[in-house]
Amino acid sequence: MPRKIFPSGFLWGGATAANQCEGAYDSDGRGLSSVDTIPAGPERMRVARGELEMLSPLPGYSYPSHQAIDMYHRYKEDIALFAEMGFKCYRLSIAWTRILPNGDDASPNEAGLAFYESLFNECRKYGIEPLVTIDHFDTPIALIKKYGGWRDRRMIDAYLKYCRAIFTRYKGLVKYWITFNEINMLLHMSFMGAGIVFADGEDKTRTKYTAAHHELLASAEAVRLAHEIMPESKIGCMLAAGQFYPYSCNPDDIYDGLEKDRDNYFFTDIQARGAYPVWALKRIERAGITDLFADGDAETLMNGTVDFIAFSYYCSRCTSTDPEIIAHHSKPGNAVFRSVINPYLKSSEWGWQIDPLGLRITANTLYDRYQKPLFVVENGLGAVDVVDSDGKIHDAYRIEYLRSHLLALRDAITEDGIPVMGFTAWGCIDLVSASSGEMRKRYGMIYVDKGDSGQGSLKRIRKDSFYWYKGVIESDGANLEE
Ligand code: BGP
Repeated sequence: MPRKIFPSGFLWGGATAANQCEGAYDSDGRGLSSVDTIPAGPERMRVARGELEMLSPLPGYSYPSHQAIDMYHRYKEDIALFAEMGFKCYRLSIAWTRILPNGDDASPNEAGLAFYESLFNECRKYGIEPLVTIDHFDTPIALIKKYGGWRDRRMIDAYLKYCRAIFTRYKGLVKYWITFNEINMLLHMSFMGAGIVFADGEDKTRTKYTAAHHELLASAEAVRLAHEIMPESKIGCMLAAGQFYPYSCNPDDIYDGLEKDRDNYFFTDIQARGAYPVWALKRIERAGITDLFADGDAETLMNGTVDFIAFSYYCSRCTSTDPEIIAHHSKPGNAVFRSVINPYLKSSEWGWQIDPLGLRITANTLYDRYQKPLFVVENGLGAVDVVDSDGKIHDAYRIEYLRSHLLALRDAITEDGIPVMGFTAWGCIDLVSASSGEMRKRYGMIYVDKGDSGQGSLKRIRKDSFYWYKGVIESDGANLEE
């Protein structure tokens, strides 16, 4: 029997986000962004959700992302390591405020533009295709102060100004783009996803759906603009995916799972199909929002459908309507998605349940829904790594996680026929965690000597998973079953 392998031209690689790896948060004219003011520690979730206002870094709080892994100064070394692993693709994000420090400046900051130009050239030198997220949890603080974040329609023009600057400059250097990272996160972490801080008594549902509408319009306009400026470009949407499984076959649980999945599909349905689904319009109506659509909005959405569906997948989710199950089997209150614990699955140290088959299920569901090529742009295991006495990092647990997920993805491609453009492992180099703000939650195949209190030499060390992933890429996945 010939071994099943991934298709030729598959975009193997890794993924990072500017605010989680670059550091240098105030260098070379960079303006302050939402992610710079969300501290690590106990207040993080409240700030990320928009329940506690912090619009500047404050004394007494810790911000590991301000230095992060200093990729701003070390990207050449890091990209050389990616090339050594055989990457065909590197997903990264541009920091909006390196380009437009106030979010909507009349002219872009040349130092910021030059930085990414050099980074993209470095990728090209090794034949690595950049995949660029335009907005990865990144709202300029100046715009939050001016407009209150994405609740205001004027954010669309600011975003498009930023898009025009980067599309014009990087035309020919970048072919693959993503408009917003995990756009559905806006409903759960409204400050992180949309720069929104809720006022006391504010109608949160109304604000969230209004902000969502604005981001969806911005995404559609960006697709149109990208195709106009760079006719060769491919531009996708991106959702935090992971199917909701009903805890039981009680129809109430099934329906609850359907509704919770719709919280996520709300965004991709519109980005992929160009119009609000009927149930989404009913949600808007029930929320009492009557003034969402301005003249021309429906056409804008219809004319800006995406070329591909990118998604992150870490785990599936589980839901129940039974008060007993909810009371005794729920994940901790600070979990991003409200989910009950699936008794069939094991969990990571951070309580994320490990479900490789869930990736195949999710890929099938997304393709059934949209019939557009998929791109797995985040997947991986956050774990504590230890440098052994031999100076190495033996991360067999990470290899096992990735191996099982890649096998499931391979089956989705070879057995189910789903078109998948590529796979970029999240945090291919250790970086700051988005949900916890910690360094100790590591995803990388490259270890970075940096701890939560800022200690460490920033030295890069290849983990066991580095050599393993290199072998996966070299063999197009043929070695996964070894
Ligand atoms: C996604 C984000 C990433 C990333 C990843 C892992 O939600 O797009 O930015 O951080 O999850 O999550 P965490 O860092 O919270 O472990």
